[in-house]
Amino acid sequence: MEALLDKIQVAIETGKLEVATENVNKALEEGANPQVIISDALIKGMEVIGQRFQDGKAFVPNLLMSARAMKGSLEILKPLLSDGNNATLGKIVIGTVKGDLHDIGKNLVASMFEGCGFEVINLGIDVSSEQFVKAVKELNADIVCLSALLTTTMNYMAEVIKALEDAGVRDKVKVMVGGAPLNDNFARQIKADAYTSNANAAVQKAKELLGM
Ligand code: B12
Repeated sequence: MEALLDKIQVAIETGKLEVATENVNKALEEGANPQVIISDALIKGMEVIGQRFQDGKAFVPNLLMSARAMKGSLEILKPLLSDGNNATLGKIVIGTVKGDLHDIGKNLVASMFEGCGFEVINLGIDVSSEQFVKAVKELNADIVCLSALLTTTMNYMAEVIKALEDAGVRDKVKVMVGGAPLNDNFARQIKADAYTSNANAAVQKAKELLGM
């Protein structure tokens, strides 16, 4: 099983969709736990390519290919996760804020949450404050996660928080923010409940926020 998980991780790192999905199916046939495939192969693979990218050893097309391989693999695993596993840790609404089209990191965070047992409603990219408020209200979300990769769009996060206040739901939902240009200081300034710099820490923080 270790060998199969390694193969999947390398397929994610190198952006090979077919190799990844083929080996995910093999691992499932051999009785692997879907959650383990996600945490021990898919997420590890994305972490490796993300680090290579940060070190200047991989480039945007590599990231996109890896994200595609990750997405394809997750499509196989997701239905298996919800089966008989209805008790979730909490409900998380996540989206990239208005004007911003970057979604690789946000999707990574969403997958990590899902893999760790949260129910995730992914609103996608270019999400307006109205859409965030509507989703939080209708779905009765525990946490709303805002992502931004541009210095121009990160300020929109303050507008989303203001809209949650205006709608009277700010005290019912925790707000987490993230994205490369953000930091703790910025999160405090806009009165978010938490900021983390990566997907792993995001899961820990979310559990903390919900008192777990
Ligand atoms: C890939 C990429 C793109 C792709 C996006 C594809 C996609 N589907 O996402 C494309 C090519 C489309 C693109 C377009 C643009 N991009 Co671009 N892009 C990048 C790049 C190279 C990588 C981003 C990425 O995916 N990183 C890998 C992921 C895994 O990391 P991450 O996103 O940071 O996410 C992690 C954490 O931040 C955190 N996180 C993220 N979100 C959240 C949310 C929460 C709640 C939490 C807790 C944590 C969290 O966890 C994630 C996983 O660990 C960055 C460079 C960089 N160093 O960031 C530039 C970058 C962000 N882009 C930039 C620019 C300028 C643009 C464009 C304006 C370019 C142009 N002139 O057209 C457009 C803007 C389009 C738009 N309106 O959004 C600039 C931004 C500069 C600035 N100061 O604002 C950067 C920094 C490049 C640069 N050095 O100039 N881009």
